[in-house]
Amino acid sequence: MKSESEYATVPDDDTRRSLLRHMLVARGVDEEARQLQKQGSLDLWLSCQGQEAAQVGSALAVGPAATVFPSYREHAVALLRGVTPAELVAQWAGRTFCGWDPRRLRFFPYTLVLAAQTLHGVGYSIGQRLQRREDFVVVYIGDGATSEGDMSEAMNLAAVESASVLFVCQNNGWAISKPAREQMRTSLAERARGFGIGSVRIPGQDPEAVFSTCARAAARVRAERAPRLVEIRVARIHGHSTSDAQELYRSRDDIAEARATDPVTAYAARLSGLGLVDTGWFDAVEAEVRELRERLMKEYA
Ligand SMILES: Cc1ncc(C[n+]2csc(CCOP(=O)(O)OP(=O)(O)O)c2C)c(N)n1
Ligand SMILES: [Mg+2]
Repeated sequence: MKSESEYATVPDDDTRRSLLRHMLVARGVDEEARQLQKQGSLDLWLSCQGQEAAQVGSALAVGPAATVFPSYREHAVALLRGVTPAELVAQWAGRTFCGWDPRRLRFFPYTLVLAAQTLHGVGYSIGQRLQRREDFVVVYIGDGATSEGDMSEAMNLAAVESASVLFVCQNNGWAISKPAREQMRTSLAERARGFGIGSVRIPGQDPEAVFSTCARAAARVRAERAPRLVEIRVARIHGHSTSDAQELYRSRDDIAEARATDPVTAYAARLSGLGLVDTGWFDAVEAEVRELRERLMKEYA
């Protein structure tokens, strides 16, 4: 078995620019969807703002061959996998159950039944291996959904069957209005170890740290043919959904801190300070985002 350091992966400069570009695209599309919901064009929207570093870092790290089983807030992952903005919001406008082709993109439909995707993902991976096909699966889950029995079953089954599954938990501290500290006495990373799954718990503001951790975890899942779990601590900037007034249950300081630690602005400033991106680069990405937003608005408004 290889040592931990042999799995080390650091993003090169092109990857760093790619991380930032995907984060900016996700932020722009998410904001446009929020606006479309406000004006009544979408029925509901669950913003991923504040969670972009965790989503983009992990999605870029696992690579296109992975089959992804998302929850319902993984918009940055969806866009990175090739879902178009119009396909992404179609479900939230009540037009379809799933706006994209899950097989082609290896990105399964959003799952609103909490934690159901964990068993779907583990079962899919086991089935793929039996047919000698690519069995590497990534399952996304929120902190609150880990309270569901399905998550315990999925972790146990994955461990017992040595399934090639990487569980990625975005712990944003809330299950709607229920704080994570009232849902668990230990971290999810500790809980995973109790099932025999190797795990780590990391902060989710720095996309490079997320990328490195997830790339290493993915390489180990593939090489050792055993599940792993990465718990990423993130800060949700907006309410649970557009129907949720988080000011009613969340302190002003907590919301202000989530805004102050915004991973998108922090990473943009960092790469700019390092000279890896310049005004021309920002202008080009901004134009790309504007075009995506305008096209989305025209199709849905
Ligand atoms: C089985 C089930 N029970 C309850 C709900 C209602 N519900 C929707 S989202 C949610 C909170 C989930 O929190 P978390 O897993 O932390 O994800 P987040 O929304 O924070 O990304 C709840 C209780 C549901 N969708 N499915
Ligand atoms: Mg949560």
